[in-house]
Amino acid sequence: MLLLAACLMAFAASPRKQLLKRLKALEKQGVMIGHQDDPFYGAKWHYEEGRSDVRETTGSYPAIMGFDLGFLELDSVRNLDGVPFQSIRQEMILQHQRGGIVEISWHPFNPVNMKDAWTPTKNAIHEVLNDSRLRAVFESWVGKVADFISSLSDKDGRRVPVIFRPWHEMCGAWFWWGRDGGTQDEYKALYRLTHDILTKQRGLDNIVWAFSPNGTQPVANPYEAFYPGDDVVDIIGVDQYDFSGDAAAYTKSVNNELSLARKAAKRHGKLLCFAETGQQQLPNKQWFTQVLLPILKQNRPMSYVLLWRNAWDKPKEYYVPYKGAPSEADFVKFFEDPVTLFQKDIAKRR
Ligand code: BMA
Repeated sequence: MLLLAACLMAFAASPRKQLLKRLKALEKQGVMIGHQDDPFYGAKWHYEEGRSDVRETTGSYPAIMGFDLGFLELDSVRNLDGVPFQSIRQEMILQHQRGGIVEISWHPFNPVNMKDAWTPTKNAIHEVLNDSRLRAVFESWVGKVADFISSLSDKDGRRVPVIFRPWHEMCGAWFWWGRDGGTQDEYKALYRLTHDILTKQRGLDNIVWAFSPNGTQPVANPYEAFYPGDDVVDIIGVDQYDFSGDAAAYTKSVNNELSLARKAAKRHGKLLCFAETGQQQLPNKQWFTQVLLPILKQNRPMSYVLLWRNAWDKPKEYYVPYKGAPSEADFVKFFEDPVTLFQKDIAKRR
């Protein structure tokens, strides 16, 4: 029996391959809707088990839940936004068990100055790759991410598949891995080293890899210029927010970015996503049906869109309607549109 089980395991597709297959099937059905830190806090509450702004307005959890591993590298009990890693692990497993999908970002400290991700130093990537002491620190940090991801297993002991999206928004200069951190080849080497540690050295077979520049400023086509390689990327996307509230300008810019990202995705045989977006505080009460939905429809097939967090302690950082919010009715209409997929829609298609 044991031998039979071992043989079956050996022939079974890896969690990564199963997730990729599922993503390819789901993009034919619609665009999955994601929300960062959905189960931990909302615009008006924090740390109340079972709550979710998305579920309280639509009746379903988001199809994708985004989580961040920042501060894991410091052996902190809580992540950079105060969420205990123990809860992050639990909620990732729960999301998987209810048929939803887990996405992970990581904003680690700058190894050069030991300050946060948003305190860059010139040539940080170059130094991390070439200074043996810094490289060892960096590799040990990626090792902690490997430990965390390998600790995610479901009730049958199978590893939970995850989408991992490291080193995002590299065209900007705000992160230490951004455009002032090194050359484009050094950026690619950083991404590839991360992939190498998690997959080759640590043997993790449950990661689907996402790559998301923040748009064509000032690099003409970052989807190609920073692209780390076909063997290390599965999904190509873009991070773009509606900060100005100018719907026409946002739509034009996002459509332009997504069409470039789609070209790259097609050329390399990858999936497309809208990796981060949202309108802060939703001054436009119909933002979801009037602004975001047309973008999703125009850019299909697209795997998913991830809306950023409803930070209970930072009122500015509010991206998804809560129960009773002025934009709640519009969000419900968005939910009801056949193109948008939430956890309930995708749970049927595991
Ligand atoms: C940023 C902001 C910060 C947060 C960080 C990581 O965009 O939301 O408040 O700490 O993401 O989640």
